[in-house]
Amino acid sequence: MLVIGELLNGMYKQVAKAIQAKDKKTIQKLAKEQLEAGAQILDLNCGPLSKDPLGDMLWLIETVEEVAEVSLSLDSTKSNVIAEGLARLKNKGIVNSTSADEEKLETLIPLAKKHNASLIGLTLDKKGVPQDKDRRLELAVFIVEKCQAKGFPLEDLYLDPVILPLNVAQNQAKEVLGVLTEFKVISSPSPKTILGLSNLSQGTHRRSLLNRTFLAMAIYSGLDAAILDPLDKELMDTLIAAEFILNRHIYCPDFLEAYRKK
Ligand code: THG
Repeated sequence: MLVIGELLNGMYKQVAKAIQAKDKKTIQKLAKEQLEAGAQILDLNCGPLSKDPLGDMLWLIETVEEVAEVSLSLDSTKSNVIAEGLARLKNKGIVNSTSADEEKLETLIPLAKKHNASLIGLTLDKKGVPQDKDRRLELAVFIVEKCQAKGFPLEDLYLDPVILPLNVAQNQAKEVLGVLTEFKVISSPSPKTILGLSNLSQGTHRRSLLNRTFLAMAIYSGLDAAILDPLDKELMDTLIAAEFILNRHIYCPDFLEAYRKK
């Protein structure tokens, strides 16, 4: 499974401060720690308080690329931030993200294609996140059809059904698990699937327990990638164990160590 580290996000106060102060050390340390803990890609998000989202994103890219050869996921709702960011990346990037809105798709699909980047498609539109599985599926089909029409390679498309915090939408977690399986039959090749895992537990107690329990269920339901906190050791252990149980790694008594060495 593709692990995308979530920690370089201005939602974290420490990161917001580091971005504001242009404190390279803090950012580079978090980048290296996440990679050592098993992240294969790092998500970059300037956070809601950034006064200069474009400048901050370009600074984050440069700061991380100074210390790591890594693919970066550009997490921004602003198309110009994505466009300028993609043009600077040294390695294959990820556009995080487009919604299922026509205008967004018209801009972001060609942009991702031009830069040979992957694309995350959120199954939400101007009305927000759907309340049920069927509407998520409808929006997913719309995104896939747009990609096909524009010649965007489906291997590079990740559909995100958007998981909401349990304390505001407890009935949605099960809907999301169900739709992960259904996304797979939309097209051939199947679109890939992704979640921003930590959304689930925002504002709840026992966050790590909830995150890792849901992750195991989502992996069984067909999750291909997750944006998560790789420094949460129990979460990473659960991820490895879930894949091991599903026969995705060769049997080995020391399966955690074996996975981490590879
Ligand atoms: N899908 C996609 N991208 C995403 C999300 C998604 N990007 C953003 C987000 N959701 C995933 N990343 C995070 C990062 C941090 C948190 C949750 C999701 C988080 N932060 C603490 C909080 O809000 O409680 C910060 C508090 C602190 O300062 O410690 O939980 O769904 N495609």
